[in-house]
Amino acid sequence: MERLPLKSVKGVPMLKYFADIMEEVDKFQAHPDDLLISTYPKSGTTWICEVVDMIYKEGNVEACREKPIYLRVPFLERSFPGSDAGFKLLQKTPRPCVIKTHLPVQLLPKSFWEKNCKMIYLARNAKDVAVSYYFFYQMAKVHPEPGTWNEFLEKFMAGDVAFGSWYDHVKDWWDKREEQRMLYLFYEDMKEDPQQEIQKVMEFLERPIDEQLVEKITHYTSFKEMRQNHMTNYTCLPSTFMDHSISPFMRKGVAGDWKNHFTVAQNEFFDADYKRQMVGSTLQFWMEM
Ligand code: PPS
Repeated sequence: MERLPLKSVKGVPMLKYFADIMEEVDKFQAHPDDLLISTYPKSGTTWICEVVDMIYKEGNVEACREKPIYLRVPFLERSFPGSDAGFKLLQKTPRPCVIKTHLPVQLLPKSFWEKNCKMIYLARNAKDVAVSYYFFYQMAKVHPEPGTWNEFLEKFMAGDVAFGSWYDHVKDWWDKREEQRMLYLFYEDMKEDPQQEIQKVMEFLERPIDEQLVEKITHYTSFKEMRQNHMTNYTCLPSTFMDHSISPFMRKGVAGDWKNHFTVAQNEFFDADYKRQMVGSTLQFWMEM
């Protein structure tokens, strides 16, 4: 896997292979009952995808273990040489279905808005996302070289990473939540009270709330379980693509790990810039638990 430079799509830096198919992705036709799961990278996408798939499959663990998560919840804009692009995989998938995306609001195919699809957006605090993304850049070799942690952090703050600015992503999706059938969730809330957040998802999906099912899903979607489950931990992919010996995909799964990586100076600089970039937004994040 070659580490290629990012390529801009309407001003948003993207992985080159993804950028190359965006014209086709833009024409994608959503089904009105498709469910879209949208996140900025490293915000807990795999976690919420597994939660939703378990809800759809009514807690049937065997059914959830038939295929890796990226085949059960196709990734719309995904594209790598030698495998089906996400939108092509969706052409072969029975619809309606659950679809993953990391696209910012302005790049999402119009069809999702026109068909009024239900959407779940999961957001995670910027500092933990930056740290998680730094380790992911190292192990997922389709990304450009991340450089040092300090260099990467500066790129992250400038939005010069794959899928662009975290700040714009979380704010723009937040602003869409009232005009769309959208459930906007937070990673930190899922860590704090997974049962409560899973129930919210079930209500949003109009599923009956069954306490035993909620407990079962909470158990099987815990970090501990998902880390050792080959259908969720991305170890089914070749190591040329994701090298878990550099950093496992299921790395730490906590809120507040940023404290182990930010220096005091980086933290002060980040906080001042954060205020500037988030000014005017009502979005609030827990930076630690
Ligand atoms: S990706 O590549 O963008 O789709 O990655 P994504 O799944 O969004 O994010 C990966 C981070 O989420 C953590 N993770 C979890 N945390 C808690 N509980 C569960 N079940 C869980 N599953 C995944 C994963 O460990 C990555 O975070 P870090 O901080 O790197 O550990």
